[in-house]
Amino acid sequence: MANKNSTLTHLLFVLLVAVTAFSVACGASDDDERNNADEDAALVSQSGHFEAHLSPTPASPVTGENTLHIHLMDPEGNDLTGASLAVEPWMPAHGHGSPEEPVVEEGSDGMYTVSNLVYSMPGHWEVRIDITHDDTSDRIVAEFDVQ
Ligand SMILES: [Cu+2]
Repeated sequence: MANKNSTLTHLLFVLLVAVTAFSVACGASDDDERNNADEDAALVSQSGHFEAHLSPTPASPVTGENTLHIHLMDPEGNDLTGASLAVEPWMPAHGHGSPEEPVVEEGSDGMYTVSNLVYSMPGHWEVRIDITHDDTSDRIVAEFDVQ
């Protein structure tokens, strides 16, 4: 009997830890969304390998053609040069992307310019940025409310 009780207690504890961990993860993603609205905050990639400052042009993205300037860094804030970026605009509510293929060009000092970034309609869009540097790949997801 004591054994069963302690097993049950253990299970409840595991469950509680799992629920707590899930809440913390949700909290972190809320923080990310807040960060996305703040142009000065660095976005962190999903596995923590890269960070980026994003600067859209126009500053409030619009339906049609936009440009996105990305300052890519390692977690210590050093410029990350020589990375390859694949950029995909995505509208989660409708499950569709962009009719156009974004073009990525690397500048100096860890700056990358994404042109031909086309949002086909107003609303909430993700910009999924898949980054590969040396043998490390990771994804940054930025979110924009497109006018
Ligand atoms: Cu849509």
